Amino acid sequence: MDKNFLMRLEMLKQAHEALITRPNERSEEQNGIYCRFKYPILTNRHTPLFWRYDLNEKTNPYLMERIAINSVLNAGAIKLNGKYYLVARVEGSDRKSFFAVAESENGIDGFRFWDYPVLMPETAIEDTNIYDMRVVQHEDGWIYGLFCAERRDPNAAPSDQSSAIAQCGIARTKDLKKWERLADLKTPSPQQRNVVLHPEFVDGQYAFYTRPQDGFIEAGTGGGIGFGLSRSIEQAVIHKEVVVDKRVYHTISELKNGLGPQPIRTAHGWLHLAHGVRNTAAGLRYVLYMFMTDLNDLAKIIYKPGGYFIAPEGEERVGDVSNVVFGNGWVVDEDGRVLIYYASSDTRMHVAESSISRLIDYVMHTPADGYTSAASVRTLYKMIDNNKIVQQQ
Ligand code: M1P
Repeated sequence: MDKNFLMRLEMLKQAHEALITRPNERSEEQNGIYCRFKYPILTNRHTPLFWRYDLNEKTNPYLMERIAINSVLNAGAIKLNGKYYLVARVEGSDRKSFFAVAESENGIDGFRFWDYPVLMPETAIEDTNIYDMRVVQHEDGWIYGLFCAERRDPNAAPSDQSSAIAQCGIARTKDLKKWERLADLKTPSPQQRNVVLHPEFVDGQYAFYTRPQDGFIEAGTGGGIGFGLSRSIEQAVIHKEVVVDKRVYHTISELKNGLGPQPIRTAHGWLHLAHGVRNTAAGLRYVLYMFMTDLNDLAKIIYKPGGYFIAPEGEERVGDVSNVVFGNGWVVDEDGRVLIYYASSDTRMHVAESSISRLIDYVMHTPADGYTSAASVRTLYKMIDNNKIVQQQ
């Protein structure tokens, strides 16, 4: 082998290994609700060298990158047999996304991709792009992956090469390796994205959180995060969608919202993580927020803190689609620790740590949005007044 080729290969291998094995550290700045970790846990550079480089000197004498990976984002998450798995959206430089599993012993660092990404089976209609999988361990014994299956709008004019139709693709697996593709979810809405399967049966049926939308980007008449039931999962059909969390003027989710991972059952209610989108002069701003629904009435919100839970910060603010955080995976440990996986600016994956008790406290005791400036000031007055009393004691 040529000396230069060998040296460059060795350098690439060392840099890759150093990146993957770099220990993560808790950030110093904390709000008491969660703690961010300092380093992104998955980036395009975490993908295996043997995905990106032809390692044969004869066919790649310059050791060039032949297949570039653009970003790693919006990962679903699951813990199985003590290990943490992310089913990440990996996007190539050709703009096509696919799923790839990365595993870690502790959930905060050391994430390593499996050798092969998922070759997702298709329905009769070919998918142009697939992304944003929600991984749900259902009580029926299967692990489900619900994701966006995107295709060109068949009614678009030939001059229009960007109109698309988004639908909810469904696949199931027992081991994250072999996936069985089921029929796409059918709902009364023309388009769907951000669909999540509830982990338990509801009235003996499969329950879905939906995000009805009229167009590919605009939610349109889609009122917010929806909820509906289906008798079958193999041919899932929702006949009636009710709105759980509606969009409201001048809030963090006035433009659109969507559920993140599957909800977590607690003694007080179901904990939900979602994303909200508002418009700004600089474009759309995506933040994460939380709410809790009733244990017996899944479509009823019983607590909803005002404002955002996580917003893009520091380097998170910049990327392919800047000013975005998006979360569709979290894992609860046996001791109540919660690892929240989120992507920043459609570019890289991060982790933040909290606990069930902290999240319950946050959701139940953070003031709700009063929807006007005066209401916000009245809420602030209450806090100031109470603190004055406490400080005098
Ligand atoms: O670019 C930000 C996000 O935009 C979409 O989210 P939503 O469906 O709420 O508009 C998705 O394409 C998501 O993947 C992306 O991160």
